[in-house]
Amino acid sequence: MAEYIKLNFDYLSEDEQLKQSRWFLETMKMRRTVRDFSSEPVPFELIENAIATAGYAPSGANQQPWTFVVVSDPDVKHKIRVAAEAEEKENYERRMSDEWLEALAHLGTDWHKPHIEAAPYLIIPFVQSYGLETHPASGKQKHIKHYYAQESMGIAVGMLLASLHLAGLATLTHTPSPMNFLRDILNRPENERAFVLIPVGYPAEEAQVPKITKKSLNEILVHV
Ligand code: IYR
Repeated sequence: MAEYIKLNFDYLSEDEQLKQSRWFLETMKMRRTVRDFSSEPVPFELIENAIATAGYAPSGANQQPWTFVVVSDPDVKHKIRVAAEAEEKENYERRMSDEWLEALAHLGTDWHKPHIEAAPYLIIPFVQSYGLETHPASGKQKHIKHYYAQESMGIAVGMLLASLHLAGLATLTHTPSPMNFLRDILNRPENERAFVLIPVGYPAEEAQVPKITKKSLNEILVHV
């Protein structure tokens, strides 16, 4: 049965609305995917706050089908790098089509992933394709169907990336494929699948990024 409470909502003046919306646009325009990280430490609260923010994302049936694993242990980062590079070497040298490699060429990526060890933190959001509930009496595990888990996770990761960017940190959305090794290395349960691997930290002093452009508003907005 649904139970309701009064909505807590900030009604802003039009000036305030425009100011905040423009500020957010200008700030997010500056977000870039970074591949050169410094190992300078990052306050852990920034990581906690970003994950807490992601936890406020809307989700199918409010099932919140996510777990965010944070890795700072150098040995674990090393294991992840070795496993990711093994998969990526196979991808770049054998599994990816010429068409795919061509689409990526302007980014200048390859199978080497030093950022996995350089960045002070890795955040690995795991999506729970279904829920697992243990029956208290029998100890039997029951599968709970999750709705729109992928879409929910995508929204949560967007909020996570925005929070980290606003906190003055650089991120990389890395998808070594397949990512099963992350569940094994991080001992996650069978219902969880790594969604993306996100190194987080400050950019290296001389960090470079590919010269790319974004589509203009005209190209992405259709007003009916
Ligand atoms: N996962 C590989 C390849 C790669 C794929 C896409 I799609 C990108 O936008 C970037 C890279 C890698 O991380 O290098």
